Amino acid sequence: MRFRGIVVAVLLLVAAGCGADEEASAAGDGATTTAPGPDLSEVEFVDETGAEEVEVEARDNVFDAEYIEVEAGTTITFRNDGRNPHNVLPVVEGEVSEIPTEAFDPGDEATITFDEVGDVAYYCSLHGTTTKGMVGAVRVVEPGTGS
Ligand SMILES: [Cu+2]
Repeated sequence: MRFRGIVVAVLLLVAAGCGADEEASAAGDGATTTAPGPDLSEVEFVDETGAEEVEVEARDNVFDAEYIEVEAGTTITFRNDGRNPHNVLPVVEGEVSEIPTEAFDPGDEATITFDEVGDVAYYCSLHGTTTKGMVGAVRVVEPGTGS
């Protein structure tokens, strides 16, 4: 239930931020708006740095937690707790390994290791696009520098 409040807050922030983004694009700076995937500028990441086991649930049709922060080298277990098949695809193809639909039926678990520092956005192509719907992101930080 705690996450529902965060999601609502994020949606409000995204809505409020639209005007500013358009102005930035029009001004041609382009530096902050070109990353593929969902807009992560106003997102609150759940801090999982230092956790021994990190899990993300895929439900119908949302990832929970949608946005998490981990240390480089962390292996995240994705578990399908929904009643439908899902998949986990990096927005930037090849950035991390993917979990195909065939390997992610209800009850299935699969892992992805995040070795490179940076933001990795992912989505389920059955219930989302690279920017909307069933999307999530992992913020990967240097070990020992978590927020
Ligand atoms: Cu899905």
